[in-house]
Amino acid sequence: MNANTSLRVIPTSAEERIYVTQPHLPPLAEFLPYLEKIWSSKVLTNGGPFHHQLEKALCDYLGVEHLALFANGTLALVTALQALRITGEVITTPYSFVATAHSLLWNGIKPVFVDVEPDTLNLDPVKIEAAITPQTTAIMPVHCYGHPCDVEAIQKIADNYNLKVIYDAAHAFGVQTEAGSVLQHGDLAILSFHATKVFNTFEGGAIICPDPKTKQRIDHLKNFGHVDEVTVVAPGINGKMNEVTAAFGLLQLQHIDEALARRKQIDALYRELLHRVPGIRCLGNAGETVANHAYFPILVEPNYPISRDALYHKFREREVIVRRYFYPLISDFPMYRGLPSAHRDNLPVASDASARVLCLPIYPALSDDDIRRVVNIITEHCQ
Ligand code: T4K
Repeated sequence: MNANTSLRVIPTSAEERIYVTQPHLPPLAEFLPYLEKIWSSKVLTNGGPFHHQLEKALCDYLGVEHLALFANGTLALVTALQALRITGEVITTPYSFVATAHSLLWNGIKPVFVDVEPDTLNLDPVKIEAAITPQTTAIMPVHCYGHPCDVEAIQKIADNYNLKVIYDAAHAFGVQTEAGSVLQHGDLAILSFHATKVFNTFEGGAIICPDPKTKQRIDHLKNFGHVDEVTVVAPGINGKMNEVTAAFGLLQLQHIDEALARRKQIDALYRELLHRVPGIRCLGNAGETVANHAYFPILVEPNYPISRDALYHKFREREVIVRRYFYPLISDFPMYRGLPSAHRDNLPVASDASARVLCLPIYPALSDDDIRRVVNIITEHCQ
């Protein structure tokens, strides 16, 4: 190790903490005119003008036909299952954030975990068929890290077995393939606009749906099932996005392209600096023509000198707060681990990835020097 390298890696009190992500926020002054409008109209929620404008603006930006806004991605997932009247068993991935499977339990549905495939860590279509039973009604895959699932193979299985497909597309804002927006696939797809997401509205979410009739049902479901003052057609929930949040979304949309462009540069610099580091595998893209660089996952392979967890702790010692998305697997949490499909032998690829993954910091305000600081922590063990 030369003198320069050691200087760079010694932790100092001057080193600022770097988190796995940091929300992209527009200049506060730009938000004030929106707030003034809300203060003057006194329309705070229940489908006001900003809500309406954001739905339209997001459809245009994302290249989708119909979209229903939600207070967060989890309520969008729970409601999507209600909207399609899903019951029984649903095939899903263990390699995701807990909200994916929790949305099934909240609907009294049994999750059936199927392993992921090693390149994308998305649900492996080859393994889905063996998990289908007479109780199976749907498949809920996740476009993990914003990398598209094998949507054609999944749809083929769904068509053969008459199953619905609901994509948890929480990570996939703005992602496109040659066929257009990845959000168009499946019967429904849900987005999250949480603070940690590429496009954030503090909290927020949406369901992308194929036709006005389905959107109308979803709109009823997110508003207690109310159709009008005296008519309630379903036991709906309160999933509405409020006007402050919707206004913020409209402002965020004006800045999203610059945020995505910076993410792309960060992704490229990480790849350039890491591609020759033995024992570190960067997850590639999965055929998207437009990526969103929502996460930067690396897999710490057996030939890297220290374990994933040792590296994770080294990062923390240096004030770099990387995250192990997704460890533990959902199937390892107490409410799932008793299910036959949760057994590790059924999920070898997901188990292995979960034990090796680290998500490195990626967000628009991350500087090139920050990236070098992160990479140096990885490379110092290789010398
Ligand atoms: N499906 C999938 C596949 C998902 O990944 C998620 C959410 C959902 C569904 C559900 O969507 P939502 O209902 O959340 O809309 C985070 C998020 O809370 C969660 O939204 C996200 N996935 C999950 C992958 O990550 P944590 O526990 O890692 O968050 P937290 O608070 O530790 O934040 C991570 C870092 O971000 C912090 O270290 C610093 C930074 N941060 C975070 C927040 C909240 C900020 O700088 N400011 C903030 O306000 O779960």
